[in-house]
Amino acid sequence: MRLSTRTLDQLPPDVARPSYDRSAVRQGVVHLGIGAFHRAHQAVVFDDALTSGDMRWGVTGVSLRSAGVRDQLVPQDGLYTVVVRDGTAETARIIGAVRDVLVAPENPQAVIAAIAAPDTHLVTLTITEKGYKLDRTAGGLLRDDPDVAHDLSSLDAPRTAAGFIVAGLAKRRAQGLSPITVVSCDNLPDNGHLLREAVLAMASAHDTDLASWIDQTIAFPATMIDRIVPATTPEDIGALVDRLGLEDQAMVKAEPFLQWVIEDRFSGERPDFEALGVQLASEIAPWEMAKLRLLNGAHSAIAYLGGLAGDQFVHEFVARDTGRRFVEALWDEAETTLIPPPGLDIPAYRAKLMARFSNPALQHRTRQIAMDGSQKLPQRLLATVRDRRAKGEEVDALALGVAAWMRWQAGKTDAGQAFLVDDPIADSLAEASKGGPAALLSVLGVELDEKAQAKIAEYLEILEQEGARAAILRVGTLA
Ligand code: NAI
Ligand code: CS2
Repeated sequence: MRLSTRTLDQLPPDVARPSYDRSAVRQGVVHLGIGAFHRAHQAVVFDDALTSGDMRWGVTGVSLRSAGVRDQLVPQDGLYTVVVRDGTAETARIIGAVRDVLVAPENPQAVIAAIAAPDTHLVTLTITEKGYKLDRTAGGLLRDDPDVAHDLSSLDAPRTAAGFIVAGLAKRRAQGLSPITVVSCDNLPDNGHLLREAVLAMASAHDTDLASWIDQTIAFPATMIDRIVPATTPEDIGALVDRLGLEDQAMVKAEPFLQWVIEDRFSGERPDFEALGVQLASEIAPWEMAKLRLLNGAHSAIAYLGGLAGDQFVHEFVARDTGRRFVEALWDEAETTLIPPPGLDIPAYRAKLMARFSNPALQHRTRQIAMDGSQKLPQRLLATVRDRRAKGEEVDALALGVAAWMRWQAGKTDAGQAFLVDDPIADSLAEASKGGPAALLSVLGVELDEKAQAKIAEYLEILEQEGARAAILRVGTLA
């Protein structure tokens, strides 16, 4: 028996569920990219808004690619469980905010209509870094991408996020509807700005008046979003059946921690974010730098070093003293490049991060974090290296983190086990690997000074000859 409106009453009493009338919910949010993260983060905040009695914040989820999440959620009337795991403690809460899920390739017009609906006030996105289709070396849109090229020539049936947003905004403008706010929730530096550039580039290709209207009317606030939400496994779904007495194919699992900081710039109605625990800030850069460089920088380094050494999960890496010391060394280096966010105690933040990484119940796979490294390394590790070198500071643990990503491109663990490098530009990376660190960096459009490159090259050699566990022990010992 599946979780659904009809079976909600059968849940055990300790499972929290919507206390509001779901039939009275209006769909104020269109979310592009309804993966695990949205369901465990923004949708929970919108569910809290509905619980508080503000019925404007139901979500229309959109999948830009496959029908998987729709097929999981629609038979459950959009209901799903967020399982929060903290060591041995576990809570389950049913979220009711998602009212509908659209599959864009099946019905692109329905997505445009949702963005252009009078009730819509926010478009939010979690489409992964690569979904923005940005040319990170030359700037602007990836014009060679077939979907981008398609949308640049016609928006009748868009394929990209930027294409849908432009088509939806054009319709709102033509119908004289209120402006809306577009919020990127992906782990990109200055995500609001990058999305805005992508949307403006797409709009300019079709209608310069529309582009200037978007430029002047629509806010694209930057955000820092944080909650560790590992991909759901069949075992997670199986274990939840025992807990609920019902099957939930759309469940997500997460840690207790949840943070959302949004740049205080909106061009339409918004929930009372402050009352919902969401921070509004005039400047996001300090927050996103701290998160990208400390949390995500360490995550990527752990993913490659741990992955090479045979750690399946993040908590295994930090369970070892040597792993923890490496992460602390990386944070010592990264910390000098931050602009401390107002009110954030960095030592306390670091201690909390280490505790979060150590949560064994999350089962956060190093392989999942290792995915799409070309889209992640620049903001997580390479910008940090560049900023330290610009101040004349040495890099050590950071250089090992970068070298581990380079070593990863060989597609083989230290024990000789082969794996597929999961990256949208895996072919170019494999080719560039033959040319060593400088060639790999140039594929990412990143330049580092000779000293940093030499340290990365030295660690790459150690990784090749001695493996990741031995390389970690060298941090702090090289000349
Ligand atoms: P997921 O794999 O569950 O969902 C990814 C979503 O992105 C899916 O809807 C998928 O269709 C879409 N997508 C993937 N490639 C795309 C492409 N080329 N074009 C358009 N859409 C594409 O992943 P999850 O966990 O939901 O994470 C998504 C993003 O959310 C991450 O990449 C990150 O930027 C952000 N995020 C995730 C966190 C997490 O812990 N899972 C925490 C903080 C941010
Ligand atoms: C992770 C992030 O998959 C990854 O690359 O580093 O998704 C991480 O879990 C989140 O940013 C935490 O907020």
